[in-house]
Amino acid sequence: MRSSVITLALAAAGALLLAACGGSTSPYGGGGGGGGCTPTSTKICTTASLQFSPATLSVAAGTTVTWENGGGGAHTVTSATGSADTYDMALAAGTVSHQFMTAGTYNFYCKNHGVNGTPPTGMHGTITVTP
Ligand SMILES: [Cu+2]
Repeated sequence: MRSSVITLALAAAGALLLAACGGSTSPYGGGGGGGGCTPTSTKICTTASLQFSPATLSVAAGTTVTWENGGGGAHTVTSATGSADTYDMALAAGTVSHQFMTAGTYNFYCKNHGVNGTPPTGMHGTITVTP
């Protein structure tokens, strides 16, 4: 009986700690679902499970896409081999962005949690730019 009370108390404390660090700029924020970062039609979040969410995004040419650190520690947003646009942006916290001017398919990955390639693997994603 006593041990179950302690377990409940620990669970409650853990929930409070999770709630306290839900800020979008915290490298420890979020719990699988993206924490303080909510994806939009032009924004991709990183997650605590080391993924980009969503992993695929379709935008019109000329759109600026933003990536926000929603958890999982420090990331990068890096163009994969063969991508028509090249960029390599550190995303330890906050946001980074890139404007896609030309229609096409743009693979990107995180240098910390993914592997470059055609296509990349691990923590990666694809931007489809439509005319
Ligand atoms: Cu990463």
